[in-house]
Amino acid sequence: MCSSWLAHSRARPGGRRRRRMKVMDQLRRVPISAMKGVIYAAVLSMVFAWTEATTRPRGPGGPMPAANLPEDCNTLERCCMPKPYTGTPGIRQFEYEPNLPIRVRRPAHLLTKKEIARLEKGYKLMRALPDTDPRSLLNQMNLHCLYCDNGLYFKGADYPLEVHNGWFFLPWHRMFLYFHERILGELLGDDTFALPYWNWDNPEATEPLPNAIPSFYWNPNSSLYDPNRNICSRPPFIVDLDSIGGCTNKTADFLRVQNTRLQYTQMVLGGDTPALFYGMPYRLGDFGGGGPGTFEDQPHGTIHAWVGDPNAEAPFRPFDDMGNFGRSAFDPVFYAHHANVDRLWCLWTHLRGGKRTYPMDSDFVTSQFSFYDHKGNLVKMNVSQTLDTDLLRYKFEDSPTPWETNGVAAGNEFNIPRCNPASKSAVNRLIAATPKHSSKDILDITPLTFKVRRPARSSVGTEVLEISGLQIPNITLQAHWKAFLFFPQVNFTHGAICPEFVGTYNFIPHVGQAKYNPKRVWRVAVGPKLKALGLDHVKSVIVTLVQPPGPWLQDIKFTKAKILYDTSG
Ligand SMILES: [Cu+2]
Repeated sequence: MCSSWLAHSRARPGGRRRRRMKVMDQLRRVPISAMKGVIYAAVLSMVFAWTEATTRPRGPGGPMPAANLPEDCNTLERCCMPKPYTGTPGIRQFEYEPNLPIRVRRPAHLLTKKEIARLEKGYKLMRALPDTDPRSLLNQMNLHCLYCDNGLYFKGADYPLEVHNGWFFLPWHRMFLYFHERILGELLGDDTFALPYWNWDNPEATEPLPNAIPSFYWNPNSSLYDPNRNICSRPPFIVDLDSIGGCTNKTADFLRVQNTRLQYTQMVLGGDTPALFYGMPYRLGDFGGGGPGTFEDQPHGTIHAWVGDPNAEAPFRPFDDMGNFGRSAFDPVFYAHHANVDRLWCLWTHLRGGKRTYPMDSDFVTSQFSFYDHKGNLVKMNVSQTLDTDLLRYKFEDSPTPWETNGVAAGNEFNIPRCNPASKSAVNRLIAATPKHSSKDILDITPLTFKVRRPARSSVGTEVLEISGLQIPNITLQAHWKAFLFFPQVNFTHGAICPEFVGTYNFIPHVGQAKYNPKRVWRVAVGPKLKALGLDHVKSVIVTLVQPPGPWLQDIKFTKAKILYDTSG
C-alpha cells in the first residue's frame, strides 16, 4: 500500500551536491533491507531545494538529532520520561524486522468481539504498568507531550522541539504509533496485534457508523474509556470535520456531505504538493510550528478539538484530553484517530494530480527521533525509515473513500453547484470593485475580503496563495479562519460544503511556546480550486477570510498576500 509511493514519485534529477552526499552518507549508516534500500538510495539522491518562508526565526539548520529522552527534558510541562533509565544502555538505531508477521489495521467499527476484547486487554495492561515504565499509557501521553509542548531543547537551539505544525507531523506520528502498537502486542504476547483505525472519512450511513466513535470506547468500565470527551462526540453523533470543538446543530446528512467535500479540498485539490500536504520545512533550531500541512490542520486538528471536552474543569484544561497536545495521547481514541491519519497519508500518495511524493530534502529524511521500543529500550528512527509500511510490517484493510471524487461519480468532481454563482461580468465587476490587501487590514468579526493578482502562468508547480507576516495577538488562545474564493458575502456558517471553500487556518495554542510569538506563514493551493470553479481565466483572485464568532475571535493582521507557484518535491 504505502510502499508503492515509489512508483508515484516523479523526482527530478538535480539539486545541491553537498546535500546529496549527506543523504547518501546517512543512508549508508541506516540498515535498510535489501533491494528496497537500494531503490530508496537512488530516489533520495535526487535531492532538490524548495522555497522556504523567510519570516520565521531560523536556527543553525540541519536534521533533528535523536534526543536522549530521559535526560534532554525541561520540566515545565512535567512530561519527562522516567528516570533513571533502566533499559539497555545507549540508544540503538532502529532496524526493520522482516520476520514479523504483517499486522493488519482494521476499521474500528468492524472489529469482532474477539478483537475488541484483545484491544481492551492491551490497554488494561498498558494502564497497569508502573509510572517507572516508559511504556505505560501515562508515559505514552507524556512522550507525545514531550515532543510538542516545551519539553525538549537541543544545545544551541533557542526554541523547543515541536513535531506538529510542520513536515515532521506525519512521520513522527507514524513512529509513535509503530512503537505503541508493538508495546501493546508485547503486553498481549501477540505480535499480530494491530491498532484499529477510526474510519472517520467514511460517510456511510449504515450501522455500525464508521464516522462515529465506536460504542466500545464509551463503556465507563473499559480501559478504552476516557471521561474527558465532548458529550457530542458520543454515538449516534457523527464526526464534524469542520468543527471548532463542542456540539453542533448540523444534521447528520449535512455533515456527511460537508465532511466528504472538506476531505476532497484538503487531500485532493488543496494539498497536492509535499509543502502543502506535509507542511513547512523545519530544521534544527528553527521555531517549530511554522506551518502545518493542509491535512494536519483540518481534519486532523479539528477532530482533536471535536473529541475533547470543551467544558473540562480544573485541573484539566478546556478540550482535554484529545483537544490538548499535552494530554491527547491519554485517550485510547487518539491512537485509532492517528491510525486513520496514517492510512490517509498512504492514500494521499496514490491520488491523481500534483506531485505526491515526500519532501526530498536531506534535513527531512535524515532527521531522527527517539522512542521506547516494546521492551522499554531506547531506539532512534530516521524519517527515511518510516516511508514504507511494508518494511514496517503493517497494512490497512480497505474502506470506501468517496471523498476522492468529492462524493460524486468520478469525472463529476467539479459539478457541485456553487454557493455564490456569478456570471462572467459579475465576476469582473467584483474584481474591479475589490481593493488589494493592505498591511493595515484587520481580520476581526467582519469577514476580510481582498484581491490578489495572479503571476504569469507556470507550467510547473501548483498555484498557491501565501499569507505572510501573520501575527496572532494572543497565542494562548486558538486562532482560526476559513478561506473562500469569490464569495465576499460568506459567513462562518457557510462551511466546507461550498465549492468556494479553499482551506482553513487552525492555530492550536501551545502553553510551552507562549513566550515566543514570531510572524507566521499560511499557504493554500488556489490553482486547482479556480479550475474547479470554472474561474481559471481570471487575472486576480478574490479571497475572503472569516473567523468564527466566540472566544476564539482575535484581531489578526498580516503584512503580505501573494500568489506563487509551489514547486516543492
Ligand atoms: Cu500529535
